[in-house]
Amino acid sequence: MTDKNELAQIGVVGLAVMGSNLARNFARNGNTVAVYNRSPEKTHALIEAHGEEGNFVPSETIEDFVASLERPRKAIIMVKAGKATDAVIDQLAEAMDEGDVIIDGGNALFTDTIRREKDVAARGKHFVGAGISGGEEGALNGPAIMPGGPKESWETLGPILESIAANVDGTPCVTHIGPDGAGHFVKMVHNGIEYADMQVIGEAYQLLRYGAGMEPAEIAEVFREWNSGDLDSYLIEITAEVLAQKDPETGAPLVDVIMDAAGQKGTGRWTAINGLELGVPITGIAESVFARALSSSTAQRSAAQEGQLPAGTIKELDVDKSEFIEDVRRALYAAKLIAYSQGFDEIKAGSEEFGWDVDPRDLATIWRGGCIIRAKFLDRIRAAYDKNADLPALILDPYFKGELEDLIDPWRRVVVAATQLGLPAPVFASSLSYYDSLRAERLPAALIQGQRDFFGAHTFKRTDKPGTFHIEWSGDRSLTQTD
Ligand code: NBP
Repeated sequence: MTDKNELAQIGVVGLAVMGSNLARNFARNGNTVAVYNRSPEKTHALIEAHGEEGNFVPSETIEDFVASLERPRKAIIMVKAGKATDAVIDQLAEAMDEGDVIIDGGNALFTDTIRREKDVAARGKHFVGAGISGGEEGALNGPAIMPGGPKESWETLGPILESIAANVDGTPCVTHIGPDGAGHFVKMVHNGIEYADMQVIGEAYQLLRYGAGMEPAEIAEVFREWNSGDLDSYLIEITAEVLAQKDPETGAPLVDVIMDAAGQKGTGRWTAINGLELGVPITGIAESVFARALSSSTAQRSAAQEGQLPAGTIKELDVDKSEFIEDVRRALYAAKLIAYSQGFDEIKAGSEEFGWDVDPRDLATIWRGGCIIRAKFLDRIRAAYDKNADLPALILDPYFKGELEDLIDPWRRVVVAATQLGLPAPVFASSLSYYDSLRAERLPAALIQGQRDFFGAHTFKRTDKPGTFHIEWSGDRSLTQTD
């Protein structure tokens, strides 16, 4: 139903896949929704195909669109991230009044959101950068939403977003995350964790396929079974579906006809870059980004495959297949746990750096539904932060420490097996190194500090007394205290 005279509670600008699905979600949930797209064809198409799903108020100009909104006006931008978003923000800020709220629901880089929030606030309007997860399906049926921006805008925006978000046990998968860029920051890290989660699933598949010699359909059954236990999650569920799928053209397993070159849209890379900038070791996420980059290095890979690189001695799998499957399950669980623990570390560091005061419990709550990394496991993460919101690391929670007791030996065996089989398992292996580094009483960083002092007089701290020291390396090698 469309009514040009009715004022809308919310508006959506940008009616490609995400925007039109989000607009339909608003309308289906009882909101009158104003819709506008730069080229009017998309607006017409939406109304024609779905106008009966609820109350839509279509406009062909941004001025009419703004005039069709009830005050304080609230408009969500769902256009291509980058310059297009800036252009639409400018048009809306121009046409709107003081106190109106502009929401960017695209995948913006959080530093852009910080900048935009400042600019829009200077023009007397509110700006909310909201991370929206769940893809097209989530936008239509209930995404997880991570809005940042000023707390006041949450007062008016909250109930509308709650009406369309996914819902788990009566709790909507949306909450105010923190000021300015906080929402887009946590969405970025969510996507980074998603990269790592997908990669560890991929590594498990690779080991079962080429280590244990299993067929995709058989592995699909293994993933189905895993989905009823600790690993119960959307990503494990869809992995079973993909592995069971046959290519409609050839009848071969679909996974065998898909090119093994994975793309990366940017958020995973941003998470890795930000981890480096903040000095947070998000090794699982970074390795996942590198693994995708390596998969797409087709020229190098084909040169290396032509027998150019020695493989060394490759061993056959020498353990019982069912034992190996269970070991791989546990290694997958362990590496996934590390990825989440590292992701939450990055969020904590970002929150401190930018003064956002992000509560990790909120994220473990809203990520339980709607988003790509939704998993049963998030209930455990929520319980961990409920017990201690200042956990030094997620893996130090008593429940997860207990889990790691059961996971550590299988995890080590799988990394050894992958090495002997000559199969890549970059996140399984690097996560184990990270874990052993955290546990280690002494790290080679002592030697590195010695090297740095040798070539650059960078000085070092001592274990036995306070102060900063230097050795006169090119002189008499005496010790001097520099402060
Ligand atoms: P796209 O990212 O493909 O963007 C297309 C939309 O942007 C169209 O409505 C287009 O209008 C509009 N647009 C462009 Br391009 N330049 C514009 C400009 N200068 N002024 C006004 N409008 C402009 O759409 P999408 O895939 O629906 O994604 C929307 C946002 O949601 C993106 O930021 C994306 O990163 C994010 N996101 C997407 C997903 C997903 O699964 N696809 C998931 C989560 C978040 P036109 O019709 O006139 O060309």
